[in-house]
Amino acid sequence: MKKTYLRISPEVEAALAENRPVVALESTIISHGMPYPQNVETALEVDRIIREKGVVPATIGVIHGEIIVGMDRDEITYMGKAGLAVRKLSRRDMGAAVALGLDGATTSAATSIIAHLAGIRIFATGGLGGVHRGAPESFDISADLDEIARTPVLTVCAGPKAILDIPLTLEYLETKGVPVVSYRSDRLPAFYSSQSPYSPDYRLDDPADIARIFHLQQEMGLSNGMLVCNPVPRQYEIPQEEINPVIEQAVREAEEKGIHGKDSTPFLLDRVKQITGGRSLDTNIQLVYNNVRLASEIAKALAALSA
Ligand code: PSU
Ligand code: MN
Repeated sequence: MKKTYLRISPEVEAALAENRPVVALESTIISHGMPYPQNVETALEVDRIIREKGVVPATIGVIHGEIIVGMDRDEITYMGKAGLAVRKLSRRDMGAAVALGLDGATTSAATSIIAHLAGIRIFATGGLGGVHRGAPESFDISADLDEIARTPVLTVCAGPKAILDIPLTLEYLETKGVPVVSYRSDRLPAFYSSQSPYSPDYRLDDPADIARIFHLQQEMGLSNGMLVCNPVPRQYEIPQEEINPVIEQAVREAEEKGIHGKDSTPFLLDRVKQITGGRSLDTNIQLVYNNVRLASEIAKALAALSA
């Protein structure tokens, strides 16, 4: 696939041409990850936070088969209102989405591919996909993991989503050669929780160091990405001991209902939200804001390095 299939907004195009910092954002978190209207409110607030940092946001998604890099307010609102009615697009869907003129929300995997094609080096989301609980039986391993292994984009998230099997996810990332960093923490954060019992490969406290590592990795000609895990601020977290029983219940229900494939993650996030009476959604929203703030700092450091 070539750049000709992309519709890059003039604002994003200009920023990239002038080596100004740009942060890519995905649209599955809008359509499949959160309910309307909080999803649209969150996406628009994310846009505002990034701009306030002097960085250009580039929300990525597909409308009528057109791959958009830098969705505007109306396009973001359309994605959020459509919700589960738009397709969840991953690497496997790229050809079909364009050929068939589909509407689709891009997952972390698809967003990284498109960001890379557009020349954007950093992407922020909520939580990366990973190895699901029960994966030794179900084989459910998110395409996000293989993508971060082969696409040179730095992903900022709040740690692997807590609905996953975190130790297996870390093993997979190790095999695939993806460096896992915790920001200002000795422990790996776990999405809703600021801490987990697991350790990252590196603890880094300075966005400039994170940028230098990724920059050098690219200078060396390595094609893999990098994962930066940013703990949700303490005041918004749900500690592991509180959220784990909820997740276990949601995973059991998904099994009973035979939910699988691309429907798993949206189902689990929604059930956790229902069981916690909406608290997990507040946490999810806050961790996204926190991630885009950090991603903006790293994006500025990356732009400075390639000046
Ligand atoms: N982060 C969130 N909410 C989400 C996602 C990430 O806070 O809904 C989405 C991303 O699009 C990610 C997807 O790629 O969940 C993972 O889906 P799967 O497990 O089917 O690969
Ligand atoms: Mn899956």
